[in-house]
Amino acid sequence: MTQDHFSFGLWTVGWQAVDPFGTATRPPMDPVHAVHRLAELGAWGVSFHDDDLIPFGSDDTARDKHIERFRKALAETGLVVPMATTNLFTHPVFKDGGLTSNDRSVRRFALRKVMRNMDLAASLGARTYVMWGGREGSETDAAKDVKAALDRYREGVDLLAQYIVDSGYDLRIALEPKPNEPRGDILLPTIGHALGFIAELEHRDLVGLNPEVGHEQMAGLNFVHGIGQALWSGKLFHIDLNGQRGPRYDQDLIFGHGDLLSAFFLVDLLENGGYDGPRHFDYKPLRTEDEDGVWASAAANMRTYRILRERAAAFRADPEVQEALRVARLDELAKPTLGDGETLADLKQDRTAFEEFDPDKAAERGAGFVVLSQLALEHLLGSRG
Ligand SMILES: [Mn+2]
Repeated sequence: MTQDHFSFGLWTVGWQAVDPFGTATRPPMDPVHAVHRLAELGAWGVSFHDDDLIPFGSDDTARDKHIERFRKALAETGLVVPMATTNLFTHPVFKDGGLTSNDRSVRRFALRKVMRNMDLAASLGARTYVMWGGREGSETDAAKDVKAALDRYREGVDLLAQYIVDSGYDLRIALEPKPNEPRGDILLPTIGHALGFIAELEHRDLVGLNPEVGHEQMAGLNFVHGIGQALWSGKLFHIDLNGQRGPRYDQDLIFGHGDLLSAFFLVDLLENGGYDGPRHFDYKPLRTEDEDGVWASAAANMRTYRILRERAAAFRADPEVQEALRVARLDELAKPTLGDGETLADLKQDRTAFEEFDPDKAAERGAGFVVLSQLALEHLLGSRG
């Protein structure tokens, strides 16, 4: 049996629980300690922002020391680094963004900061480089020319993809959409916006998505549909699993602790839809918890995923479900609308398609979706064995 590819950001378990209204409720966590505890809990990988590992402004000697300690912890535990990313949001210099700041010198600094951490990511064996543009946006439409900002965003992402190519790195870029927070409005707010942006890139083959459950749900969108489209486009490079309870601030709850039914269908899709990347948790342990609560929450993410995977497998294997899927015509949806070799001219000649088709009679047929939906709910609740 291969190990589950569960991974966690250093910034998740290491979150000190500073929020806009309150100071930290937990002390800083040493990344080395986080790596050891995550490994003990059965995690497979750990991800990081440059500044999670190496405090902003560290000199080269200090930087090397931080990296060396981290490498040693990875070697001791066997944890891998599947993904890394850059912090282009905490330092005040990024208050108007990194790659799309109106200030050109900030954009040049941001490129250098990303390139530097890409070097480290590649040396640690990461395969995905996430770019969450949390500060790429505005609070007032007067202050951001969106077309110019997207030109700069495209320039930045294409330059960084070129850097990957020139350096011979085995890395792909994954953009992470989010509608708002910390900026009033963020560029590339949803999976759909990001897919449209990627299509305009020179290096579009190297760039995909890292969608986050809560980010789409903050916009009131259906995350399972978003992931379905990302998979359909061949762009699901990575995923951030967590929980969110509808359109409000970014909650980053434990996976499954928000919209549980959506989490069930998400796991069903990930397990059966052709995604083989990391199951990466990007959540925040509740601010109320001490360190024991941090590790309880990390374990809860993995346990919830495993339970949902079991439930989804039982759902798929249930003969009643298979029959309900057939009644609901899921197999028919998978069939092309025209027959093999059939042309539009043939369709025009097919009287059963139009002249002899009875739309009123076809409209009378129930779709059978309620029975199917209830079967899913009962499997999720564990009431069908
Ligand atoms: Mn989030």
